[in-house]
Amino acid sequence: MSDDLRVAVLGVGMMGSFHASTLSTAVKGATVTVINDFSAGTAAKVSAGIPGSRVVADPFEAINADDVDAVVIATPGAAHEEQVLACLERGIPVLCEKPLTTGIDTAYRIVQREAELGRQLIQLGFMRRFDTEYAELRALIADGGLGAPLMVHCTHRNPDVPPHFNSEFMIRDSVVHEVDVVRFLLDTEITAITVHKGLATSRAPEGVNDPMLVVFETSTGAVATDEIYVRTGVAYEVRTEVVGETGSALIGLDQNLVRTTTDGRWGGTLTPGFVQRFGAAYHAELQRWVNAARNGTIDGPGAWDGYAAVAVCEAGVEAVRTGQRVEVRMSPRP
Ligand code: ISE
Repeated sequence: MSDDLRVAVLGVGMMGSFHASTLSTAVKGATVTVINDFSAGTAAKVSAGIPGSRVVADPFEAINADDVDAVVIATPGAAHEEQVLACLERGIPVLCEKPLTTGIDTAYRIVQREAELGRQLIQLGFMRRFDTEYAELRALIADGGLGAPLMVHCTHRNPDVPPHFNSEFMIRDSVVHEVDVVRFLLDTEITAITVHKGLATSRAPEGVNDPMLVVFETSTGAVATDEIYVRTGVAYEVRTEVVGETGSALIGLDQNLVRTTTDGRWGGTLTPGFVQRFGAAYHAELQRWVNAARNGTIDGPGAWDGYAAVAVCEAGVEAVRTGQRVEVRMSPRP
């Protein structure tokens, strides 16, 4: 349709191509007009599957193209700073996959630049906020249904990951989700982090601490734990339990579980990957972003949430390196 939001997707690896395809087949009110990737072959292949899209080789040309109203950034993290800033300079909404940038100072500069413009244009791709269970859990806590939240216990397990997932990458790429979840659920900042390295699985490469137990302290005094284990060899398992003064609530027990009774046993299947577990959340995230972007704004986690996540993960990486409890350093919110 002619009044559709015209979207450029930068970076069409696994996540970007999934977003491009969801935008063009399942989201209402959006047309993917431009595809960009550092690999010309990948861009051409993805664009061939998205009717009405064309390939633009230079990401900044894509951001500034006449047929682009908004941008999805799914390029490697090191490219985000310049690409997000270019979107801000053009004054168009952007949905940026994590991380906002790869350093605390650059992330804060983006927060400041957006504040100077006086408009929220940057949304971060923390899709769990759009998952119905996470949203319901947050509402339950906010309505006082559990009393004051005292503790959060998170489990984050992946069946397998590529070899470059070392202990630090596990913090930046995987634990970052629980950083955002804890902030989102408790509506508070994380102030300190400790990482316990225990015994590694025999599937982990030499020197990689998989699994790890991460402990977050928050500004209310509530404590959160996160078991991060990315080579279980089993399935994609993401669970979160919040314990409050008057009760507790647990989510992530595979709501789509098909219960089977075969061979005298009872059981079901687990989701194999994050696309299956969070597919509906990605769809909701994109639909709400498109609706908001058509009005020139965002509807979801913003630049400040991206900055806070970078700051906590930086502290987490230092905690992995030093084995010490590390306090999170954050500048004031502009
Ligand atoms: C990946 O980047 C994701 O976002 C997945 O949700 C997460 O489970 C995985 O550990 C990350 O590497």
